[in-house]
Amino acid sequence: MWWKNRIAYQIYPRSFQDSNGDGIGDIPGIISRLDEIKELGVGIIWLSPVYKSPDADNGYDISDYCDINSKFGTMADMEKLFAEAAKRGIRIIMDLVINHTSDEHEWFQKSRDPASPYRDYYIWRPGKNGKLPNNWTGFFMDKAWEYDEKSGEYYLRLFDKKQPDLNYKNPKVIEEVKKILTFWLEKGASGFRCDVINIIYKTSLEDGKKSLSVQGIEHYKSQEGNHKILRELRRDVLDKYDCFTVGETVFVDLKEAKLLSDESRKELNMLFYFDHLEVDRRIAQFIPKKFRARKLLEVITKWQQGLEWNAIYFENHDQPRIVSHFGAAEKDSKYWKRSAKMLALFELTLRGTPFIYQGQEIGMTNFDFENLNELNDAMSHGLDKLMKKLCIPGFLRWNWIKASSRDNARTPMQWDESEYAGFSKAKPWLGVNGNYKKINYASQKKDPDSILNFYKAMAAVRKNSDCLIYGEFIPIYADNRLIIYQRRLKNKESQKDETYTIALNFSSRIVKIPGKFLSLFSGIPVISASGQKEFNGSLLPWDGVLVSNT
Ligand code: TEU
Ligand code: CA
Repeated sequence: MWWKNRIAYQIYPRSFQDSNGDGIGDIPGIISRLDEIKELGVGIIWLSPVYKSPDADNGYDISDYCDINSKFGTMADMEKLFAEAAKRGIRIIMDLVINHTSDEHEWFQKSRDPASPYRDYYIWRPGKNGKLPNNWTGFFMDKAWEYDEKSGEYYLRLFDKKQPDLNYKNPKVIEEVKKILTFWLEKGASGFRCDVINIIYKTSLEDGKKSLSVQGIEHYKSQEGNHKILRELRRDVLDKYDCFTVGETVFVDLKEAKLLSDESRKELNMLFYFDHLEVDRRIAQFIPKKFRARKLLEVITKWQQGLEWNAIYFENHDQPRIVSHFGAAEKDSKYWKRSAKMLALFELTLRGTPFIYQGQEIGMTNFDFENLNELNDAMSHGLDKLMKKLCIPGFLRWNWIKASSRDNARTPMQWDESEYAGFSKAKPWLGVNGNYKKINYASQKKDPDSILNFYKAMAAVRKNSDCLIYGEFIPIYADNRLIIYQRRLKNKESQKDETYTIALNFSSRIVKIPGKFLSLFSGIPVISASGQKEFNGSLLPWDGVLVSNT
């Protein structure tokens, strides 16, 4: 299966490469960097939305699914991107955002008229006793309903007020989605990353249980109606093409995830869950708590063993940078580089399809903005408002926003040390991180000891090992700092097992491998984050090693 043995790379077009000097990344910019992506060892690109959009949520609010945002280029540019990627053996998956459209989408504009055949494309309700139709709250820490003067009713919107939710009880909406899928598959797409795909079907609009998080979610998360739609899209469209889907499934637990992605059910091919990135967070991703490596191994093991196939990711356009989150960039910056390599070794020795997010391969860090005005992320602004209401003091609000803001991942890609980091000739739409002279692609390309070259080396190791791609995941040991696990694959012909052992140090101390596991490390390290060639039973600070036991 090509989508199992390739590494994927996520591009957030707005921040990847600007080609025409307007400070916004674009499709010709992506085309100009395909060789760099290829060199990394990548075989799939996930492209965040490039569709026509008023950009209330950076393109996740689509006003025409079959047209390109003029900021990013034209349909001809997009066709060229498919062709140029194909020449390099790279397949592209599109971002499918179908829980909601933009309020500027033609369907919604027509829907505002109660007599229109489009009325039922969205979820309209009158208020209840002069109040909102129910007590739900949305994902941007806000109410979930918006009043429309023209209609005299409220529409449901779980995200921004410019992102009205579609009504999946209406079979016409599902037919429209099939047309969109077909349109892009015919153009050359090889699949879809499906935005918030486990919440599209709203079973009821009853009041939700009181909650500090997303109130009302029990009425629409991973519902039977949702499963049915996924099977229908698979049967009627997706199965006719050589393509795959990866669902973004919010607040998903393992049981739901299995129902959504077990192959026999013919729904999604794999999915993004959030558990592993929340081991040091409370209330989803917002409030920090102490990191413990033991907890991380526990969560990773649960998902690695629990699902038939995993989508593996440590970063995306909604998450802080991994080297700032689990790595040393903020805790002990002298180990920034080694910890980034250790995390690369970690991600690329897990079972599943790995997704690398732009900039991760050079160890880009969280932003260095100093106040809320420098931020663009609607979610950070929503969080600040909510925390203000709860009388949380300013310094705490800012600390939590800094740790969680989606803009951490959205600052422009750092290509070289010229002004604006080689991303653009003009002032970019979002500030460039001040560390771009130290952290950039061009300098790492030349440096054999760089994070970039470590990613390339790891990608090559993985590519040549069925064991690292498909092998069983076996947890061995963990404490507050150290994680040890193995990957094992039975070789059907020789009846011999192929085994690798991996150890990771999440601290600035030297850690000793406990005596009873030392024998697992007697082989020669295939690769280590510190570059150390011999392994003497201790891991250097923030080091990671991969040993072959075969
Ligand atoms: O994200 C879903 C979403 O709600 C995330 O912001 C999520 O709440 C958070 O990461 C949980 O930890 C998707 C897109 O990835 C995001 O960019 C969009 O804003 C959102 O859907 C709406 O389309
Ligand atoms: Ca541009």
